[in-house]
Amino acid sequence: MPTDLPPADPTEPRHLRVAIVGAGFSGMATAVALLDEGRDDFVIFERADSVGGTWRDNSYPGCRCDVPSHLYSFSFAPNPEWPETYSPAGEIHAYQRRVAEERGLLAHIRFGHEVLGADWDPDARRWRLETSTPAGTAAWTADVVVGAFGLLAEPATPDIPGIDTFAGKLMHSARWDHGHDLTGERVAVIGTGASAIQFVPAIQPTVGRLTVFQRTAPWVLPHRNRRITSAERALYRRFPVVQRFNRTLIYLSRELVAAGMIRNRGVTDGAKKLGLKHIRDSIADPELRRKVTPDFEPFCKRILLSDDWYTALDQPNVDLVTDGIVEIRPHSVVTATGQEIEVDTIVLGTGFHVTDSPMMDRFRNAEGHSIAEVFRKTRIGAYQGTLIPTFPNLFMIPGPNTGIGHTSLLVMIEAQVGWTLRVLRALEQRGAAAVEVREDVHEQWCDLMDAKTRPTVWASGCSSWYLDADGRNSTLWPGLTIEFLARLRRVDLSKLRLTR
Ligand code: N01
Repeated sequence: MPTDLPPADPTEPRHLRVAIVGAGFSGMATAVALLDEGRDDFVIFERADSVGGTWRDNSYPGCRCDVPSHLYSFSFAPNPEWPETYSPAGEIHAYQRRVAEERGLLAHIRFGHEVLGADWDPDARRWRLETSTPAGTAAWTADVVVGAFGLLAEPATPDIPGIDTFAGKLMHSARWDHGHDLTGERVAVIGTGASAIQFVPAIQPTVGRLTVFQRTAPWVLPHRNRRITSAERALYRRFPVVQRFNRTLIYLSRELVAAGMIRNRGVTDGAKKLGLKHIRDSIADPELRRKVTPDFEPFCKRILLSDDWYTALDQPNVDLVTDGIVEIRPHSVVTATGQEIEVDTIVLGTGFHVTDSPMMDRFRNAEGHSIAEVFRKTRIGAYQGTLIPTFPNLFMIPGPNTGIGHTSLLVMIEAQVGWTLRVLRALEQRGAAAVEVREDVHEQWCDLMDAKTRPTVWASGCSSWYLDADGRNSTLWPGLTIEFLARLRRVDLSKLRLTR
């Protein structure tokens, strides 16, 4: 991966007005908004050597966004050149790099700087941060921190006995080793989520034998991706309003679907029919059809889109194993029925640490408690999806309950960025040094999230990464994004505690 910037200047100031942690979509959106306001007293700490977050990390074969590109891009940086309606990861990463360059973000990014710890200093009313640097470590202070480290940034490795003893190649989908040649190999894939259904069809023709271990059969619907013609691209270039109109149409149609997902059985029943037809159309073998038929409500887990997942599973060099894995040995995977399957490579499509990201242990409040500890005592949540109680001047973007299944996460991110900047302006107008959410407001917010989740399909009984260890939805916004945007349009200072 090319490096965007030389190492940081060791003589630069170590106190920042704003420190942004992460140069993915959220960090970039925050930085652009700050620059648009004429503020350049901020730094973005990025542990990797390029912008992009999840779209930099997920380079596995077949990786592609399942939200249309006209919507899955910044509202302030439309891209008339998208080659396909649903873009591959490489195109999205190239777009991010272009925006970073064109918007002057690169001068603000410190690559190779991972935030190792962040402590709130109540006397100085500022954050004390420690980062790695290409040469060692460095200490910084910042009045405000924007935690833009992402919901899907930390790959999860399953806790399967013996996994550490595996002597072949073991890799996670988000850490794909492109130097490793899978040609002719015996490959095991663990997981059948959004990532696996994309890379399995991509690697199936080259591997020797492919064994896919499925714990839960997902709902998979046909994909509607198509190439965008050069005439369409010329139209978007010439008349940007046409692309904006398209974006609005996509946004509104997805909100309509979400309205159905949340309350209307007709939409879930329709998706069920479509999903079952997709299985019948793609797979002839009745036993395989049975194995891939989901046993939970569509939309309870994220709906997946693919035209080649089922046909890949139906190929002669592929086995779908639904028995649980009990052990991994140096050269094999052992199932609950005692079957031992010899493999050369294991690919983990097992998702991410979402509510238990290691970053939750690195931020500490005035009492020395981490976010994870505070969440254990209260509930996982953040007022307006952004402010965590007892963590002043820390804005999480995206934060708890801002994840989204039906539309573009960028819609949520941009709303949070706008709200964060409004709070900062209010802070400065009042001469306040710190802002935090009141504890009772946090409780009310969590009650609201629980109440809004209760009647939805996400609480219909499946297990998903939307739910935390307590079975609560602390990840997904349990409603229409239009409502979230309306809530974040203004700052209600009565909900916040300002300190001079
Ligand atoms: O991860 P997942 P992902 N033993 O958590 C299984 C986004 N995304 O990386 O369902 C055996 O969805 C687990 O089984 P189960 C998108 O938001 C977007 O695929 O828990 N199996 C499941 O099958 C997505 O939702 C795009 O029973 C184990 C799988 O691993 C999110 O990323 C593309 C296991 C994990 O599925 C995460 O997707 C890719 C174990 N111990 C990703 N542990 C697009 O835009 C877990 N599993 C298209």
